[in-house]
Amino acid sequence: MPESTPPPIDPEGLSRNEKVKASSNHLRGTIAEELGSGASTFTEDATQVLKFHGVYQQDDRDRRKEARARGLDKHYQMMIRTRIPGGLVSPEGYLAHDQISGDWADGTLRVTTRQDFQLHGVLKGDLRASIRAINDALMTTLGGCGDQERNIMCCPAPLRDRFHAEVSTLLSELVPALTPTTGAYHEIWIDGVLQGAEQPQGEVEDLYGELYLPRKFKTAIALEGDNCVDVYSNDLGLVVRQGPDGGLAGVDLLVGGGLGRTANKPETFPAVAKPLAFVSPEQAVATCRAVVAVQRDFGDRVNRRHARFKYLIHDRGVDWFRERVQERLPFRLGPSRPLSWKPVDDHLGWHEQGDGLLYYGLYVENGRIKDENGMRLRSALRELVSRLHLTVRLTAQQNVILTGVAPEDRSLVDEVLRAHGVPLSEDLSNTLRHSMACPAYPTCGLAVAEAERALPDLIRRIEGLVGELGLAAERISFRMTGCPNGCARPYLGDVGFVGTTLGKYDVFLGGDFDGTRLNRLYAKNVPLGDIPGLLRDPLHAFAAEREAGEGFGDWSARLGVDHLRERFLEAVSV
Ligand code: SRM
Ligand code: SF4
Repeated sequence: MPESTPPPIDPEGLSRNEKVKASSNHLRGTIAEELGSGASTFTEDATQVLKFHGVYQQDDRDRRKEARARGLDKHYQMMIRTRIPGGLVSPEGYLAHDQISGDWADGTLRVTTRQDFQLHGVLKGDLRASIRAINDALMTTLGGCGDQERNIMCCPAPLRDRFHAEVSTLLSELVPALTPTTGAYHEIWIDGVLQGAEQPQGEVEDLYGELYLPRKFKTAIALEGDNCVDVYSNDLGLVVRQGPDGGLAGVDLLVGGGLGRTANKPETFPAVAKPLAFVSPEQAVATCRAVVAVQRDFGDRVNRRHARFKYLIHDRGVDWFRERVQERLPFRLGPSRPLSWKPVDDHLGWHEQGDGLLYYGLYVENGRIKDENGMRLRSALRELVSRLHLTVRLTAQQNVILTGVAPEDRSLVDEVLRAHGVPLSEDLSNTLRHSMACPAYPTCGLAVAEAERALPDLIRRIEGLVGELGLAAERISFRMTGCPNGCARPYLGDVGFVGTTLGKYDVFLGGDFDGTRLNRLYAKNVPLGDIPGLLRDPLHAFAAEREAGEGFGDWSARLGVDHLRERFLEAVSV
């Protein structure tokens, strides 16, 4: 078979998920019927199709034990993920999510590491009303999850100049070009219930076909110099360049990034994306569709663990892949060019937008917008967005940016935040500011350790240590996840904590603050309480030995993580 011919699909050999997709009639499946039934849960096949609609069936893991003891079923609930390209949320969209979180979810809003909102704890009976309310605010959950293009990330800084305007245009062209065209979403959630025989047949999905993609597919746009979206962790990365005239000059494409791995399965691994080609702005959308089409045709549909695009790139190589993309295009791909990065800008604090207005980047600890104890962040944001009619941008570090603030309203924003007990970004330590954790317990069904609930205490202990060692001015990123899947991108942080079992974490060192390099395993299965003690020696040595301007991750990588392990952990078995 020639290299350019996709392998034939043997329906018998397909993985279970592929069979579910194939029989779903373009993502309809039995969702409509099951929504109408009195059952509190969806069937297994329906839950797989639901993911494409941005819905996960979960259960409250804190309540499992009690339910088991009382002979009851798990406490099933839904997580809804709204897909928000570039993290751009209108005032109406923000207030709709705030309202849904109070009316039907758990009273919190979660900003994700891909600039989306998640609502947790929605009961099946409230699902359609919640999704309708999101759509009434002109937003969608289609593509939040599932084996398709996920939310396309883009630098959220709301700067009003020609370059940012042209990048926004590129994003707005890319999103529909990579979004499924099935009518299933509207039929089920918006128009009403079309059951069984009433469902339309013979629909054509131009890009996705019957089987959609072998696995989730993630794309991000970074502005050259500022890798605030962690572009290297994406299946497809677009790095946009500014030309001498101030406009968008072209796009460097990177392929094959991805961070998920499975414990004790070395054939699964994180990878950073590699350079593919340079294209003009006009060629970018067609090239991205061709990239997706090659993964559609050649990606692994038999072994789901090997189905991410990064394995196709790893197995076949970028040159082979470039040829397959080139075959699908009427123009020549240009050669990749070296990229340069400055330190990542988290866009926190007050900044000018360039149109006389200001924006304020507000730190949200681990992305959770809530009212708790003395800190009423959810109320503060609701008040500000509704009083000042502010558009919000969500960042890839799980923070929010309030945009379009008139200079005369700046003090009001500060006052409202202070009055609600919300710390201002400029008052935070660097350690806290550059930390992230995934949700993990109690909602994530894959968590084996705490993350969002464990990091707040741990990071404050590390913050104390960093201050004590005279490193408070350093920007060091700390990222924690409750399992090896990598949702808070721990393998790209200066320091990563990856849950291995309840209360224990693998500790990784040697990534870089700019997110261009993977870190490496430093110590295995470290009890949570021992982590600050474990970090003391390397941080102390870094304080004494670093070169001017050198970050902690760069220092760790220069010395070598193996060397650091021998030097500091020789007495401990790792
Ligand atoms: Fe993730 C699965 C949460 C970004 C890699 N991720 C999940 C699920 C849906 C668990 C599940 O499958 O049952 C988690 C829901 C937890 C909950 O209760 O909310 C979940 N992932 C998240 C979020 C909310 C973490 C956060 O702190 O914000 C992020 C949502 C992003 C979004 O808006 O779309 C999130 N997940 C990521 C990232 C980071 C990124 O994309 O920039 C990664 C690593 C990059 C990558 O994809 O390789 C990531 N999530 C995974 C994986 C591993 C995939 C793999 O290739 O092996 C899984 C498990 C899976 O897909 O089987 C997963
Ligand atoms: Fe769940 Fe693991 Fe992702 Fe954390 S990293 S949200 S524990 S899948």
